[in-house]
Amino acid sequence: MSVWGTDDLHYYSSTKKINLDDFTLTRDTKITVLSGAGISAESGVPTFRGEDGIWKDAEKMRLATPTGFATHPDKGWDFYNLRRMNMAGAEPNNAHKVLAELERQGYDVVVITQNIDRLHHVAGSKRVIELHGTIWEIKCGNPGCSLEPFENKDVPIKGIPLFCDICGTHLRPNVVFFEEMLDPVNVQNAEIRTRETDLFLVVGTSGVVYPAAGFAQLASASGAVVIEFNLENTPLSFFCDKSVLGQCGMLIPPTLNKLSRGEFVYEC
Ligand code: BV8
Repeated sequence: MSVWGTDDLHYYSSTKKINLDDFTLTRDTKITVLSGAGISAESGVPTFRGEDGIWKDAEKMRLATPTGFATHPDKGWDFYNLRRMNMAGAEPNNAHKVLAELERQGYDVVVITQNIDRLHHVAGSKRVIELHGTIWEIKCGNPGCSLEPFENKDVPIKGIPLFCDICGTHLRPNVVFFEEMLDPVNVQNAEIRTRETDLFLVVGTSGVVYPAAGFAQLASASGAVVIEFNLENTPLSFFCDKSVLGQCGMLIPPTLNKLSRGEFVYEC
């Protein structure tokens, strides 16, 4: 035994990669999807870290923090108005639609999304955990205020910056900024679901934002078959049984059809 007593630890190894031919998707299969900005790319919604990624402008990333937004709510709202305009005309693509169809056909599927565009809901998915909130709701910037978050679909929002009628604090998008805790109910639900998942799909995420990215690792450690859909390998590829590289809207439907041995069919 080594000095650290590590001989008895079962380190993860890449040999865990199972052969997908040995896996059959049935209506008893618990399917969970972790989606990121890449699932909405084919709908025309810009991603964060690609060539023309939103976060390339560090100023914008600073506005997506509590301090940044509170210091410059006017610039913050300019940024989120731009995001609202990007998302307003977007329609769900086949990647969103095939997951909604899976649910409609009675498969046990839950979507854990990092996205704030609600395209999963528009596509018809009902079982969605929005880890990072939604751009289509507004809330008070004062966590102790009694104002409930409320829906606002204006594009753009006028009269910015906005202030709370109850406490006078600036109003902000109902999203989770960097350095902010996620809603513990969402985290707990996502964790419990991930632990009981049989098939975990990691779709369109660079896998760098935590705790969201951690659910792919947890799925692998919990014994799920993990399949990644991305244009390229990511830090999460190590935890995946397979990485399907290409446009997810094109590749998810045939992959699900193959895994279900032809049972699940989605016409693009
Ligand atoms: C937290 C909402 C505890 C807002 C977002 C130092 C200081 C403070 C915190 C940290 C720190 N270091 C680390 C942290 C933790 C931090 C973090 O992870 N930072 C990263 C950047 C290192 N996390 C947090 O702060 C979280 N809270 O930890 O609380 C705490 C409390 C106090 C202090 C410390 C910690 C909160 C994270 C949530 C942040 N909010 N969004 C908004 O959207 O405006 S995150 C933002 O990134 C989006 O939600 C986005 O979804 C998410 C992740 O990005 P992706 O979705 O993966 O998008 P990306 O562009 O990166 O990748 C797209 C992928 O798709 C690419 O791989 C591309 O190849 C692929 N793709 C493109 N097209 C296609 C495709 N794939 C397939 N088909 C295609 N067609």
